[in-house]
Amino acid sequence: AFVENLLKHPSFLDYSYTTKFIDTTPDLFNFKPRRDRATKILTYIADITVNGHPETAGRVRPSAELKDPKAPEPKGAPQPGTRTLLEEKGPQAVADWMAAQTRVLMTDTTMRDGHQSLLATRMRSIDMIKVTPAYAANLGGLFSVECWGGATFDVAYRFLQECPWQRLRDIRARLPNVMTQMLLRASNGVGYTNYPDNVVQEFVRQAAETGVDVFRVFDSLNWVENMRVAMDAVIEANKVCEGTICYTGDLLDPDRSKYDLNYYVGMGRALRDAGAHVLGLKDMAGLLKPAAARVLVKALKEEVGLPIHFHTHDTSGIAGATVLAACDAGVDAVDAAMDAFSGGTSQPCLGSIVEALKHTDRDTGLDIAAIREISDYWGHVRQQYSAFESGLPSPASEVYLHEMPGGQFTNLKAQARSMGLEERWSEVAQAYADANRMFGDIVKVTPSSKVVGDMALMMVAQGLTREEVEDPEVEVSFPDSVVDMLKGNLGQPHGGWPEPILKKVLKGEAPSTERPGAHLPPVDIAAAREKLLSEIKQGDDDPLDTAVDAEDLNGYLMYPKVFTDYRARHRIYGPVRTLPTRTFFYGMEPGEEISAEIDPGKTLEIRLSAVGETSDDGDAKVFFELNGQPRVIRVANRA
Ligand code: BTN
Ligand code: 3PY
Ligand code: ZN
Repeated sequence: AFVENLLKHPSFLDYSYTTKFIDTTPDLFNFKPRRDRATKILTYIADITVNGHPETAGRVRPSAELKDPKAPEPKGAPQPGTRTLLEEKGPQAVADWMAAQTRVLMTDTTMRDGHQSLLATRMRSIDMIKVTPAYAANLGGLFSVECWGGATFDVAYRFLQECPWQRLRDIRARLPNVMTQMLLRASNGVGYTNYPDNVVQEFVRQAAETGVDVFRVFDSLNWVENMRVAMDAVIEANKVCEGTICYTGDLLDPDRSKYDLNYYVGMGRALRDAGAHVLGLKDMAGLLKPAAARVLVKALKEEVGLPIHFHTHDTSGIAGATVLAACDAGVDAVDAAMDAFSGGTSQPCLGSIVEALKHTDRDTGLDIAAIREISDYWGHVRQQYSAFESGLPSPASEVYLHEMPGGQFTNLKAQARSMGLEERWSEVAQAYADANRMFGDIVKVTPSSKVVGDMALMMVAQGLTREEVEDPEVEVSFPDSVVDMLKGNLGQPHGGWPEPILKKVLKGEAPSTERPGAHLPPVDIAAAREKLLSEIKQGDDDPLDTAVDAEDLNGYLMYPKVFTDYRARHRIYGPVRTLPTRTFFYGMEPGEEISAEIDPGKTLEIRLSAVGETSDDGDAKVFFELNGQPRVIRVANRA
């Protein structure tokens, strides 16, 4: 009966519905939930107002004068774009079309790597969804909008108390003409460890169904063997498979010959033979120098024959030069972030690349006024997140020493801070470089970069040098992630693991050299669903709290505890994703009014009247007006 109700529901039939259906459609059920969603949201606001948000405590606070960011108006209807082509002719037609373009195609990374690299991945969906119609109408000539995957998936559940699938669905619904793009860590999915093959396959199927068009697939050790399952699943879903090379080292340095032109060209060919439609070139740390980009892009174009999509980070301050060199050498598409989310550990500046290429044969054709307008919006959005700024204040050539990915930099710095090592950051950077050499000079990108980071922090915290760590006579207790990686559980690096460190870490145990997924038994998906249901059931539940759809199940398969924790909080606080960002992180001031659209057309008007004294039992009363009616919420004062 539930499914029947669902299928007959008018908004299901006409497809107009973009908010998460089961989550938000109580009239599917023939009884009234005990605590309605408005009460739940008021409980959240009351809690944050009284106790503060744990993540913003003690951090820089946005100015009280800051207005709610206002997105630019969409000008006219969205024109046909890359997504139209993909839908009509399929992924090979997209690749052929790319190769036939004279102009440089641009991907905007603001909604994924931009905030992952500058704001610890904390951007909320509402700030993205508001501006998406302006992208569709005013920047329909973009190649793609990177808006999903990487670290955004677990951070959404874990820290932002929102569903990443809903984010994707909401962006998709507002971007009918331009391709969406995600970052997929091949067999590591959007997690930090290898998953069974069928979990990866099911995840890709769902991501394609919910709204991803371009899948950038990479492996953290550049091991093509470990990429096939994910690539095949993308091809099977009829989406664009961007098989990706991660760049590391220094191509033109004769003393660093492990990753030379042959290596990259060989990998490019292997990805082409594995079925990639597009070749991704992912310079996650921003190490590719302009002269090397010229050589590498030219060789890959000539020897591999696929269109090339280049991604870099501006940590060094010269990524713009590298992008322009790649354009000279014939790169087909490049990533950049909207001006306000560019530079530093993020991507180079989109508007300035567009300007630099103007009136050349590689003119992008994008409307620079539309870019400035959208970037202005992002500038206002960014100010709301000042608590999460990492504070890399200037370009840093130190990146060529440590080789940390832009997306890891802020995280590792925060980790170092929490261990009391922030003042010793330059030692952490040196230890990171030493740990890398100890592991044989490996590709460092999630999750291998996290392992190197764990090792580096341990070395600094315990005052261990590389020599001591490698010395068989010195007792070292290695981080679990290091043991796991050397056992072969992330796959095999180019050239294998160095014997001495392997012996010391594994204490003589033989490592696996096969693909980890080959040994992981498939997950029984139906049984996992039952297990999830039993974990979230709490007796006399409201069915709203225990409904599980295919997206939820995929969240749970990737991150069991993160997902069930998210659901437990959702039960208490409701759809807090609809709150303005300032309210989400700082609560409300007396007299302040906000609105939250919890369903299309169903908006809560919320006014905070006053915060009462805390009573002897430790509860504070918070007085609201909800759509003009007085409401009182009691919350424990933990402050
Ligand atoms: C976290 O779990 O640390 C980040 C998410 C914050 C969730 C909010 S904060 C106020 C309320 N009280 C809780 O214990 N969790 C929610
Ligand atoms: C991620 O995997 O999240 C990355 O950004 C890697 O660069
Ligand atoms: Zn990146």
